[in-house]
Amino acid sequence: MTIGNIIVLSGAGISQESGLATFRDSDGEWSRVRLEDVATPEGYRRDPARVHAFYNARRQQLGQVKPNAAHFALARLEESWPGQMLVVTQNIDDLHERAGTKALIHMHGELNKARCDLCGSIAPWSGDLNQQSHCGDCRQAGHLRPHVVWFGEIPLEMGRISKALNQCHLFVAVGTSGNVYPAAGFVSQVRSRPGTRTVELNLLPSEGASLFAEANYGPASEVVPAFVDHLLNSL
Ligand code: BV8
Repeated sequence: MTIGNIIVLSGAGISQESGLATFRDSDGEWSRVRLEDVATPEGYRRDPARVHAFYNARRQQLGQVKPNAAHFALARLEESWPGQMLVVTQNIDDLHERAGTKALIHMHGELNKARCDLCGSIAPWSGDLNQQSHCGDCRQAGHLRPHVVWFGEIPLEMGRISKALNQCHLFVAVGTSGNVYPAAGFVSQVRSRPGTRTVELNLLPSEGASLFAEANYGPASEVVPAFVDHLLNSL
C-alpha cells in the first residue's frame, strides 16, 4: 500500500446515524422545505425570519446529537495515517471536530458561526439568530446571517481544496449523493490523474457512483470503520 495523501469528502449521510436529517432522502430536509426558500440569498432577502428559523432549529439540534462511529473512525485514521489527510465536509454540523478530526474544511460553512453582512466578521454563535441580533464587532443589529454557503454562493476555501485534490492519492467520498457542485466534481478532478484511488462509501450508489473505482455500500457507521481498518491493516 503506497503511503499517500488522503482526502475524505463527507456529506449529510455521515451524520444521518447521529440523528441529523439528510437533504435528498425521502425524509430529508428538502422533503419539508424548498431549498429555494431557505438555502439561497434570494430566499433570505424575501423572508429572513423564515431562513433564520430554519437554521435556528438545526443549530438547536446540534446540542442533542453526537458524532457516530464513522466520524470517530476518520479521526482515528488521521491520527494513525503516516501520510497527510484532509477532511472536506459539505456538512455544517460540528460532528467531525467533536470526534477529533483536526485537518478539516467546512466548504459550505458552519451552523455554529454567524457572519455580519456589514463588517464581514465571522464569530461563533450557538444560540438563535434573528434580525435583531447584534454583531459583536461592529455592534450593529440586523446584518447577522448564518455563516453558511447557500446555492449560488461560492463555497469556502476552494483554492486550498483544489490544491489538495491535485496532490491526493486516495479520494474517499462518504455519505454524499453527488448532486451538488463543485463538491460532486472533486472525484473527476482526482481520477483524471494516473495512480490515484477513488472510493465511495455510501448507503446507496450516488449520482456519481460510476466515477469511483471502488465502493462499499452500507451505513456509514459500519462501512467507514471497516474501510479505515482495511487501510491501517495494510500499512
Ligand atoms: C456554486 C447549505 C459557483 C448549508 C448547501 C445545474 C447543474 C449543476 C450545478 C448547478 C446547476 N445549477 C446551479 C448549480 C450549482 C449549485 C448546484 O450544484 N446545484 C445543484 C442542486 C444542481 N451549486 C452551488 O450553487 C454552489 N455554489 O456553484 O458557486 C462557483 C463554484 C466554484 C467556484 C466558483 C463559483 C453552492 C452549493 C452549496 C449549497 N449549500 N448547503 C445547509 O443548509 O446545509 S448544499 C447542501 O447539499 C448541503 O450542504 C449538503 O451537504 C449538500 C450535498 O448534499 P449531501 O450532503 O450529498 O446530502 P444528500 O441528502 O443529497 O445525500 C445524502 C447521501 O447520504 C445519500 O446518497 C444517501 O444515500 C446517503 N446516506 C443516507 N444515510 C446514510 C447515508 N450514507 C451512509 N450512511 C447512512 N446512514
